[in-house]
Amino acid sequence: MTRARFISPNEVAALRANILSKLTYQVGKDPESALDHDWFMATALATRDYIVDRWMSRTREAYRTGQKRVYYLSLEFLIGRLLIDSLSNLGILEEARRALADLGVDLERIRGLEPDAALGNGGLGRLAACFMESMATLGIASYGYGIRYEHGLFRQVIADGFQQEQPENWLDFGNPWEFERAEVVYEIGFGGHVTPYEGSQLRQVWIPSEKVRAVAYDTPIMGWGGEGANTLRLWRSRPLENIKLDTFNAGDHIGAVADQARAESISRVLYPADSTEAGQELRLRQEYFFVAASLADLTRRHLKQHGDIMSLPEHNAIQLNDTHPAIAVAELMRLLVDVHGVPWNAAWDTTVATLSYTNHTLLPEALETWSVYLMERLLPRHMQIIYMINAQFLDSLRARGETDGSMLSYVSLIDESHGRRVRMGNLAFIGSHKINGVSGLHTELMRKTVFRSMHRLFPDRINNKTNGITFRRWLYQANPALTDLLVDVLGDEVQDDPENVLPRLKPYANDANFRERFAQQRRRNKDQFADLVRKNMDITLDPGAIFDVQIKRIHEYKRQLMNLLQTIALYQAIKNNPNGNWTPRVKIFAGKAAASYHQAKLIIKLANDVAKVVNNDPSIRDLLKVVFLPNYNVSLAEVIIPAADLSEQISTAGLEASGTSNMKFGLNGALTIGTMDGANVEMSERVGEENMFIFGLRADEVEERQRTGGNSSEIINNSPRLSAVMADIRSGHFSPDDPSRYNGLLDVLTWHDRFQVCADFDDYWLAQSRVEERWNQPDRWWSSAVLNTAGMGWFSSDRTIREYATDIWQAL
Ligand code: NBX
Ligand code: IMP
Repeated sequence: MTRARFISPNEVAALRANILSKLTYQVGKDPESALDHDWFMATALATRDYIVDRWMSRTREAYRTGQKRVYYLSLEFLIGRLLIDSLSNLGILEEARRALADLGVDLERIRGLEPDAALGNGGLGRLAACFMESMATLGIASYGYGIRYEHGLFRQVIADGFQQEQPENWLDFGNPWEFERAEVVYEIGFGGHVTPYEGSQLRQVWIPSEKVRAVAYDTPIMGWGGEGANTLRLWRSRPLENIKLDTFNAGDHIGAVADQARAESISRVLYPADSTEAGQELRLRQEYFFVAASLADLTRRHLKQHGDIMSLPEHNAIQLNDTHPAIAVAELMRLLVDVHGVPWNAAWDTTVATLSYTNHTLLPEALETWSVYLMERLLPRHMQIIYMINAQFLDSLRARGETDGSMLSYVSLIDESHGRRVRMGNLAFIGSHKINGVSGLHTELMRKTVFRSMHRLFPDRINNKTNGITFRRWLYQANPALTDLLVDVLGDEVQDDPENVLPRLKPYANDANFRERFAQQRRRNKDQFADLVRKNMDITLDPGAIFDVQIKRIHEYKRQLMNLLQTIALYQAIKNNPNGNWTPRVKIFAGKAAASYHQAKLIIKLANDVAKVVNNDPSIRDLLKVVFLPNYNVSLAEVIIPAADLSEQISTAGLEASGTSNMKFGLNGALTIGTMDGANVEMSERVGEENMFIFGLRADEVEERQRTGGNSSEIINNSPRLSAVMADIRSGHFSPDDPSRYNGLLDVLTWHDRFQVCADFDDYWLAQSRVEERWNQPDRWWSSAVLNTAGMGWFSSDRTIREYATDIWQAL
């Protein structure tokens, strides 16, 4: 069913001509010899033409109106593909489909040839991408600033059940969306020494010993409706000079380009670790490199337009995406004090008024710190500035009568307890006028735990901005069948204003005919997904089964392991009673593990080992299937989510800052099985707890249990089901080639169960039984599904961005 929509014949003809012209004059092929990839390039370049006019007029308008600019500094932008996104936001998707068909080309075939721009690890990077699209849609004059990594997140290959990391080469065939700005270049310094500025105490001159160039690459990002557009400006590192000719001429051909290799290593690869600290010098170089280039660029733009550096916060807001760009606090101080000669205190007020910071995690192992020694060597002037900020900060506290030594050492920018380290979270906090968490629970925990003292000292700084997702990508583009259905009953308005219109879907939960249509679109998506799995993995799935999905980075706190234990328990139950009245289920997993994260990689291997045993056991009669899809990325998520019945959001309560895939699943009508964690809490308030399967310890109970240690042996002994599962794994049933493979995982569960897998297991099992019960009453299941979609309007990233713009940026 496709909606009868007016397709402009003129537009189709114009597009067709434009695509042909791009194919001929830019790709250099004629239609007879063009390969699919050539057609993709020609189509992307033709689409880009439509974007550029609007993009330029938006940029000019921002200058003309003098509206406030918002700068989103992020080491990650997990964009995914842009072709369908751009066509759809421009409103010419069907026109493009026709134009290509006239040329004998299938848009569905060529869309898959676009590589994912995977310049991010997971939720944090994807959030930045959703925000860019929402800021464009809302007409906020904004720039995303980041790094143009030559290699994005690694490609995951599963070999014999183990994850292998292979380099990702998204730029190999060229990138049709970007514009290189060879003239937008900044020199970025490292190392060297600092000398006083004549006649001044606080102003200094930094003389770096090493310099690289940062070159800008711009990608336009289109908003919904084709009106708004903004710029993603990514920096590439280049040497000051490409080759030392004298060295080359002296015969040292490698030495002549050594500097080039060193300089270019900065933008070579994305760090693939999430939720753990990278701690490498190259990482700090990346952070400073992109912050320095971005601040140089935005202050240049500001001065060009407004002339006066002191009015920076009036016309600009800078958002720090986690602490990765937190060195911006010191760099902005350096620019103001050393370069522009602003007195220290005025510079500090300007810095704080301009910057704000988003926190995405409370996990202690993810809180970024840098050794003072490294910082002194790489960024000597910044280290001085940090010391100075710290001294003034601590003095001001003492002057306020805050003399508790342990409190002062806790909020200090320098951690003295682990061999002097700079705490980037504290630096970002005191350098920002607003600090936000990403869900209600997460923000509350920020106030109570990690930033407890900071919150007492600055009670109006911490605020909440619950995450959101762009419905354009995660509903209209990923799930056209559901979108058509919604438009059919709610009108076109639902696409322009889903926040207000989606709630009108609620009464349809009671409409049997509508529920049937809702179930039908899901069934079609499941059929398509099953085809894909059959083709790529040679596994046959029953589309009538519950598609039970957990797709996200593999991490112990996200508890894929608990899901696998439940999978094994179900397998055992079916085996023990093969003729029971079982509900068919497909367990779908996908996700990458940080290359250095041993336990996470073992969990991937366990998923694959369990899949092998379960899928090949004839006594199970296909009632249970387990699939681990390799190389999870944005594009794979767009295919899986619309086909999911059940969304697994089962992190240990208090540890998932928000989650955003929970929202994507809910919007597409999947039911959530989950803990009271992150944004699940707010989802349950909006779709009703009775339309979700909530289980497990609450955040305060987790905290309580963690204080009493992680020994789970009693829990295991009291749970026959859990004991049987663990015994089965320990026996080597799933790893006959290496029976002790999982002893490490099992020992952690028994003795150091930090993430409460054992404590939550039985309740999780019960919640899964409730899932089956509901599934077997289709009226109730599909009513809940409709209510999930209807209740998700508030989780639009447009709403999130409007809140940032109003409360933090003053930009609307
Ligand atoms: O940010 C994620 C949180 O875990 C999610 O709960 C949240 O929804 C999302 C958006 O707010 N954090 C995340 O993805 N972190 C990273 O990817 C990361 C990357 C590098 C690093 C630390 C964390 N050094
Ligand atoms: P930037 O803002 O200086 O980085 O320039 C980016 C683009 O903005 C330029 O290529 C121009 O198209 C546009 N632009 C720059 N300065 C002005 C201005 O003063 N008025 C209108 N548009 C401008």
